[in-house]
Amino acid sequence: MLSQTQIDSFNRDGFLVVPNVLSPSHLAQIRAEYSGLLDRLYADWYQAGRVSVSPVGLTFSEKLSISYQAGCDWFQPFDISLPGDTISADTPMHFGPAVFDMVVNENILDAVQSLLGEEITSNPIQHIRIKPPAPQLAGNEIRAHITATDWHQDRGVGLEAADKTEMITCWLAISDATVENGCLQAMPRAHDKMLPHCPKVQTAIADGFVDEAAAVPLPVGAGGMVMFHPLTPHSSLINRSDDFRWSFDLRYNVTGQDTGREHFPSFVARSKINPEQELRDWRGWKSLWETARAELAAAPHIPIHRWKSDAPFCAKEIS
Ligand SMILES: O=C(O)CCC(=O)C(=O)O
Ligand SMILES: [Fe+2]
Repeated sequence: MLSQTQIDSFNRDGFLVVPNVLSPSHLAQIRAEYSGLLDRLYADWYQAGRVSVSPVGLTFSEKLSISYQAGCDWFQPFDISLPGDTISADTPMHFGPAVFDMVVNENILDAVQSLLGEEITSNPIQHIRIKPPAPQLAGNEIRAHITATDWHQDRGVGLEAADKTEMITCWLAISDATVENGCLQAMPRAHDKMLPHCPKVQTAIADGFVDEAAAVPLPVGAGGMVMFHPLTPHSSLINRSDDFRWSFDLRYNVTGQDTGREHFPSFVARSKINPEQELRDWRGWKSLWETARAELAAAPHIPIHRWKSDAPFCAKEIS
Protein backbone atom coordinates (compact mmCIF):
# COMPACT_ATOMS: atom_id res chain seq x y z
CA MET A 1 0.00 0.00 0.00
CA LEU A 2 1.10 3.57 -0.51
CA SER A 3 1.79 5.66 2.57
CA GLN A 4 -0.35 8.72 3.25
CA THR A 5 2.65 10.85 2.26
CA GLN A 6 2.84 9.09 -1.11
CA ILE A 7 -0.93 9.46 -1.65
CA ASP A 8 -0.73 13.17 -0.80
CA SER A 9 2.20 13.59 -3.14
CA PHE A 10 0.32 11.85 -5.99
CA ASN A 11 -2.77 13.97 -5.41
CA ARG A 12 -0.73 17.17 -5.32
CA ASP A 13 1.62 16.54 -8.27
CA GLY A 14 -0.42 14.18 -10.46
CA PHE A 15 2.36 11.57 -10.42
CA LEU A 16 4.42 9.47 -8.05
CA VAL A 17 7.66 7.51 -8.47
CA VAL A 18 7.65 4.20 -6.58
CA PRO A 19 10.99 2.33 -6.53
CA ASN A 20 11.48 -1.46 -6.29
CA VAL A 21 8.04 -2.68 -7.34
CA LEU A 22 9.18 -5.66 -9.43
CA SER A 23 11.79 -7.98 -7.90
CA PRO A 24 15.10 -8.68 -9.67
CA SER A 25 13.97 -12.29 -10.24
CA HIS A 26 10.71 -11.18 -11.81
CA LEU A 27 12.61 -8.76 -14.06
CA ALA A 28 14.83 -11.66 -15.09
CA GLN A 29 11.74 -13.73 -15.97
CA ILE A 30 10.35 -10.92 -18.11
CA ARG A 31 13.66 -10.52 -19.90
CA ALA A 32 13.90 -14.29 -20.44
CA GLU A 33 10.37 -14.44 -21.85
CA TYR A 34 11.17 -11.73 -24.39
CA SER A 35 14.58 -13.14 -25.14
CA GLY A 36 12.94 -16.46 -26.11
CA LEU A 37 10.39 -14.62 -28.21
CA LEU A 38 13.06 -12.60 -30.03
CA ASP A 39 15.12 -15.74 -30.61
CA ARG A 40 12.14 -17.31 -32.42
CA LEU A 41 11.41 -14.18 -34.46
CA TYR A 42 15.07 -13.70 -35.36
CA ALA A 43 15.53 -17.34 -36.38
CA ASP A 44 12.59 -17.01 -38.81
CA TRP A 45 13.94 -13.74 -40.25
CA TYR A 46 17.38 -15.28 -40.65
CA GLN A 47 15.98 -18.35 -42.35
CA ALA A 48 13.90 -16.17 -44.69
CA GLY A 49 17.00 -14.12 -45.56
CA ARG A 50 15.54 -10.93 -44.10
CA VAL A 51 18.48 -10.51 -41.70
CA SER A 52 21.93 -11.56 -42.84
CA VAL A 53 23.79 -11.86 -39.51
CA SER A 54 23.69 -15.32 -37.89
CA PRO A 55 22.04 -15.27 -34.45
CA VAL A 56 24.90 -17.25 -32.91
CA GLY A 57 26.56 -15.21 -30.19
CA LEU A 58 24.32 -12.14 -30.59
CA THR A 59 22.93 -10.39 -27.51
CA PHE A 60 19.28 -9.40 -27.13
CA SER A 61 20.14 -5.77 -27.96
CA GLU A 62 22.16 -6.77 -31.01
CA LYS A 63 19.28 -8.86 -32.34
CA LEU A 64 16.91 -5.94 -31.74
CA SER A 65 19.23 -3.54 -33.59
CA ILE A 66 19.99 -5.76 -36.55
CA SER A 67 16.39 -6.72 -37.15
CA TYR A 68 15.17 -3.12 -36.72
CA GLN A 69 17.75 -1.90 -39.27
CA ALA A 70 16.60 -4.67 -41.63
CA GLY A 71 13.00 -3.48 -41.37
CA CYS A 72 11.82 -6.54 -39.43
CA ASP A 73 9.23 -5.48 -36.87
CA TRP A 74 9.51 -6.85 -33.36
CA PHE A 75 7.31 -4.17 -31.81
CA GLN A 76 3.91 -5.62 -32.61
CA PRO A 77 4.93 -9.24 -31.88
CA PHE A 78 6.16 -7.98 -28.47
CA ASP A 79 3.20 -5.79 -27.65
CA ILE A 80 0.63 -6.66 -25.00
CA SER A 81 -2.13 -5.20 -27.15
CA LEU A 82 -3.60 -5.31 -30.60
CA PRO A 83 -2.74 -2.30 -32.77
CA GLY A 84 -4.92 0.77 -33.21
CA ASP A 85 -4.93 0.30 -36.97
CA THR A 86 -6.15 -2.64 -38.99
CA ILE A 87 -6.31 -5.98 -37.23
CA SER A 88 -6.14 -9.31 -39.04
CA ALA A 89 -6.65 -12.88 -37.85
CA ASP A 90 -2.88 -13.35 -37.50
CA THR A 91 -1.79 -9.94 -36.17
CA PRO A 92 1.06 -10.85 -33.78
CA MET A 93 0.94 -9.90 -30.08
CA HIS A 94 2.37 -11.29 -26.85
CA PHE A 95 0.58 -12.57 -23.79
CA GLY A 96 2.84 -14.77 -21.65
CA PRO A 97 3.22 -15.78 -17.98
CA ALA A 98 5.96 -13.34 -16.95
CA VAL A 99 4.14 -10.28 -18.32
CA PHE A 100 0.82 -11.49 -16.87
CA ASP A 101 2.48 -11.82 -13.45
CA MET A 102 3.51 -8.17 -13.84
CA VAL A 103 -0.02 -7.02 -14.73
CA VAL A 104 -1.41 -8.72 -11.59
CA ASN A 105 1.64 -8.03 -9.39
CA GLU A 106 0.57 -7.48 -5.78
CA ASN A 107 2.82 -4.43 -5.24
CA ILE A 108 1.29 -2.70 -8.27
CA LEU A 109 -2.26 -3.62 -7.29
CA ASP A 110 -1.67 -2.51 -3.68
CA ALA A 111 -0.47 0.88 -4.91
CA VAL A 112 -3.41 1.18 -7.31
CA GLN A 113 -5.80 0.15 -4.53
CA SER A 114 -4.47 3.00 -2.39
CA LEU A 115 -5.70 5.43 -5.06
CA LEU A 116 -8.72 3.71 -6.67
CA GLY A 117 -10.10 1.36 -4.02
CA GLU A 118 -10.52 -2.40 -3.96
CA GLU A 119 -12.41 -3.04 -7.23
CA ILE A 120 -9.67 -2.94 -9.86
CA THR A 121 -9.88 -3.74 -13.58
CA SER A 122 -6.84 -4.19 -15.79
CA ASN A 123 -7.43 -1.66 -18.59
CA PRO A 124 -6.57 -2.86 -22.10
CA ILE A 125 -4.66 0.33 -23.05
CA GLN A 126 -1.23 -1.12 -22.34
CA HIS A 127 2.03 -1.32 -24.25
CA ILE A 128 5.61 -2.43 -24.25
CA ARG A 129 8.09 0.27 -25.30
CA ILE A 130 11.58 -0.72 -26.33
CA LYS A 131 13.36 2.35 -27.56
CA PRO A 132 16.56 2.18 -29.60
CA PRO A 133 19.30 4.79 -29.20
CA ALA A 134 18.21 7.81 -31.27
CA PRO A 135 20.94 7.49 -33.94
CA GLN A 136 19.63 4.00 -34.77
CA LEU A 137 16.08 5.19 -35.46
CA ALA A 138 14.81 5.07 -39.01
CA GLY A 139 14.33 8.57 -40.42
CA ASN A 140 10.59 8.04 -40.77
CA GLU A 141 10.06 6.50 -37.31
CA ILE A 142 7.09 8.15 -35.58
CA ARG A 143 5.72 5.39 -33.33
CA ALA A 144 5.55 6.49 -29.69
CA HIS A 145 6.46 2.94 -28.70
CA ILE A 146 9.83 3.19 -30.44
CA THR A 147 10.85 6.87 -30.54
CA ALA A 148 10.34 9.69 -27.99
CA THR A 149 6.72 10.31 -27.01
CA ASP A 150 5.13 13.73 -27.54
CA TRP A 151 3.33 15.66 -24.80
CA HIS A 152 -0.12 14.23 -24.10
CA GLN A 153 -2.56 13.29 -21.39
CA ASP A 154 -3.60 9.64 -21.27
CA ARG A 155 -7.25 10.69 -21.07
CA GLY A 156 -6.67 12.44 -24.40
CA VAL A 157 -5.61 9.22 -26.09
CA GLY A 158 -8.66 7.25 -24.93
CA LEU A 159 -12.16 7.71 -26.30
CA GLU A 160 -14.65 10.24 -24.80
CA ALA A 161 -16.66 7.44 -23.21
CA ALA A 162 -13.89 7.08 -20.61
CA ASP A 163 -13.61 10.77 -19.70
CA LYS A 164 -15.11 10.15 -16.25
CA THR A 165 -13.33 6.87 -15.65
CA GLU A 166 -11.15 6.72 -12.54
CA MET A 167 -7.92 5.37 -13.97
CA ILE A 168 -4.22 5.27 -13.10
CA THR A 169 -1.31 4.69 -15.45
CA CYS A 170 1.49 2.53 -14.06
CA TRP A 171 4.70 2.83 -16.04
CA LEU A 172 7.21 0.09 -15.22
CA ALA A 173 10.92 0.43 -15.90
CA ILE A 174 12.41 -2.87 -17.11
CA SER A 175 15.79 -1.27 -17.78
CA ASP A 176 16.94 1.70 -15.69
CA ALA A 177 15.14 4.78 -17.04
CA THR A 178 17.42 7.81 -17.00
CA VAL A 179 17.41 11.35 -18.35
CA GLU A 180 20.04 10.18 -20.81
CA ASN A 181 18.13 7.15 -22.14
CA GLY A 182 14.73 8.81 -22.43
CA CYS A 183 12.80 8.54 -19.17
CA LEU A 184 9.37 10.10 -18.74
CA GLN A 185 8.88 13.75 -17.91
CA ALA A 186 5.68 15.27 -16.53
CA MET A 187 4.10 18.61 -15.71
CA PRO A 188 3.53 18.78 -11.94
CA ARG A 189 0.22 20.02 -10.50
CA ALA A 190 -1.38 20.28 -13.93
CA HIS A 191 -3.88 17.40 -13.77
CA ASP A 192 -6.98 19.56 -13.36
CA LYS A 193 -8.34 19.73 -16.91
CA MET A 194 -8.22 18.21 -20.35
CA LEU A 195 -6.01 20.16 -22.74
CA PRO A 196 -6.75 20.27 -26.48
CA HIS A 197 -4.87 17.63 -28.45
CA CYS A 198 -4.17 17.51 -32.18
CA PRO A 199 -3.30 14.74 -34.59
CA LYS A 200 0.32 15.82 -35.08
CA VAL A 201 3.06 13.33 -35.89
CA GLN A 202 1.64 11.60 -32.81
CA THR A 203 -1.57 12.62 -31.03
CA ALA A 204 -0.19 15.47 -28.91
CA ILE A 205 -1.21 18.48 -26.83
CA ALA A 206 -1.84 21.53 -29.05
CA ASP A 207 0.99 24.06 -29.39
CA GLY A 208 1.22 26.60 -26.58
CA PHE A 209 -0.49 24.51 -23.90
CA VAL A 210 2.60 22.94 -22.31
CA ASP A 211 5.10 24.90 -20.25
CA GLU A 212 8.14 22.77 -21.04
CA ALA A 213 10.31 24.74 -18.62
CA ALA A 214 8.19 23.39 -15.74
CA ALA A 215 8.57 19.76 -16.81
CA VAL A 216 10.04 17.37 -14.25
CA PRO A 217 12.08 14.36 -15.49
CA LEU A 218 11.12 11.11 -13.77
CA PRO A 219 14.12 8.75 -13.77
CA VAL A 220 13.56 5.43 -12.02
CA GLY A 221 15.65 2.28 -11.62
CA ALA A 222 14.76 -1.04 -13.26
CA GLY A 223 11.82 -2.59 -11.40
CA GLY A 224 10.53 0.82 -10.31
CA MET A 225 7.26 2.42 -11.32
CA VAL A 226 5.89 5.85 -12.20
CA MET A 227 2.18 6.25 -11.47
CA PHE A 228 0.24 9.08 -12.98
CA HIS A 229 -3.24 10.59 -13.21
CA PRO A 230 -4.98 10.44 -16.62
CA LEU A 231 -4.89 14.24 -16.88
CA THR A 232 -1.18 14.61 -16.09
CA PRO A 233 0.60 16.01 -19.16
CA HIS A 234 3.65 13.86 -19.89
CA SER A 235 6.10 12.93 -22.62
CA SER A 236 9.37 11.06 -22.86
CA LEU A 237 12.87 12.26 -23.59
CA ILE A 238 15.04 11.20 -26.51
CA ASN A 239 17.17 8.11 -25.93
CA ARG A 240 20.69 9.60 -26.10
CA SER A 241 22.36 6.53 -24.58
CA ASP A 242 23.90 3.69 -26.55
CA ASP A 243 21.46 0.97 -25.44
CA PHE A 244 17.73 0.26 -25.54
CA ARG A 245 15.32 1.76 -23.00
CA TRP A 246 12.64 -0.74 -22.04
CA SER A 247 9.36 -0.04 -20.22
CA PHE A 248 5.77 -1.23 -20.02
CA ASP A 249 2.82 1.04 -19.43
CA LEU A 250 -0.20 -0.54 -17.78
CA ARG A 251 -3.46 1.05 -16.77
CA TYR A 252 -6.04 0.20 -14.17
CA ASN A 253 -9.55 1.55 -13.70
CA VAL A 254 -12.38 1.15 -11.24
CA THR A 255 -14.29 -1.98 -12.26
CA GLY A 256 -17.47 -1.28 -14.19
CA GLN A 257 -16.29 2.04 -15.64
CA ASP A 258 -15.63 2.50 -19.38
CA THR A 259 -12.07 1.54 -20.32
CA GLY A 260 -11.77 3.94 -23.26
CA ARG A 261 -11.16 0.99 -25.59
CA GLU A 262 -14.13 -1.28 -24.97
CA HIS A 263 -13.45 -3.33 -28.09
CA PHE A 264 -10.29 -4.62 -26.39
CA PRO A 265 -10.54 -7.02 -23.42
CA SER A 266 -10.22 -5.90 -19.81
CA PHE A 267 -10.35 -8.18 -16.79
CA VAL A 268 -10.89 -7.96 -13.05
CA ALA A 269 -7.42 -7.91 -11.47
CA ARG A 270 -8.58 -7.52 -7.86
CA SER A 271 -11.97 -7.59 -6.20
CA LYS A 272 -12.97 -7.54 -2.56
CA ILE A 273 -16.67 -7.99 -3.38
CA ASN A 274 -16.26 -10.82 -5.91
CA PRO A 275 -12.79 -12.34 -5.52
CA GLU A 276 -13.88 -15.29 -7.68
CA GLN A 277 -14.04 -12.90 -10.67
CA GLU A 278 -10.30 -12.21 -10.51
CA LEU A 279 -8.39 -13.56 -13.48
CA ARG A 280 -5.48 -15.60 -12.17
CA ASP A 281 -4.19 -17.56 -15.16
CA TRP A 282 -2.15 -16.03 -17.99
CA ARG A 283 -3.74 -18.44 -20.47
CA GLY A 284 -7.14 -16.88 -19.78
CA TRP A 285 -5.65 -13.45 -20.50
CA LYS A 286 -4.11 -14.68 -23.73
CA SER A 287 -7.36 -16.25 -24.86
CA LEU A 288 -9.35 -13.04 -24.16
CA TRP A 289 -7.06 -11.22 -26.63
CA GLU A 290 -7.16 -14.05 -29.16
CA THR A 291 -10.95 -13.99 -29.12
CA ALA A 292 -10.96 -10.20 -29.53
CA ARG A 293 -8.51 -10.46 -32.41
CA ALA A 294 -10.68 -13.02 -34.25
CA GLU A 295 -13.78 -10.86 -33.76
CA LEU A 296 -12.12 -7.58 -34.71
CA ALA A 297 -10.45 -9.06 -37.80
CA ALA A 298 -13.89 -9.93 -39.11
CA ALA A 299 -15.51 -6.57 -38.25
CA PRO A 300 -15.14 -3.01 -39.61
CA HIS A 301 -12.15 -1.12 -38.18
CA ILE A 302 -12.83 0.82 -34.95
CA PRO A 303 -10.85 4.10 -34.76
CA ILE A 304 -9.11 4.82 -31.44
CA HIS A 305 -8.47 8.56 -31.95
CA ARG A 306 -10.83 11.37 -31.05
CA TRP A 307 -9.04 14.60 -32.13
CA LYS A 308 -9.60 16.21 -35.51
CA SER A 309 -6.99 18.34 -37.30
CA ASP A 310 -9.60 21.00 -38.15
CA ALA A 311 -10.27 21.79 -34.45
CA PRO A 312 -9.51 25.46 -33.54
CA PHE A 313 -6.24 24.85 -31.68
CA CYS A 314 -4.91 22.58 -34.41
CA ALA A 315 -5.22 25.03 -37.29
CA LYS A 316 -1.43 25.37 -37.50
CA GLU A 317 -1.09 21.63 -38.00
CA ILE A 318 -2.98 21.61 -41.29
CA SER A 319 -0.57 21.56 -44.17
O1 LIG B 1 7.31 5.65 -22.32
C1 LIG B 1 6.96 6.56 -23.06
O2 LIG B 1 7.66 6.98 -23.96
C2 LIG B 1 5.64 7.23 -22.90
C3 LIG B 1 4.71 6.44 -22.07
C4 LIG B 1 3.36 7.05 -21.93
O3 LIG B 1 2.96 8.00 -22.53
C5 LIG B 1 2.46 6.38 -20.99
O4 LIG B 1 2.88 5.42 -20.36
O5 LIG B 1 1.31 6.81 -20.88
FE1 LIG C 1 0.90 8.43 -21.92
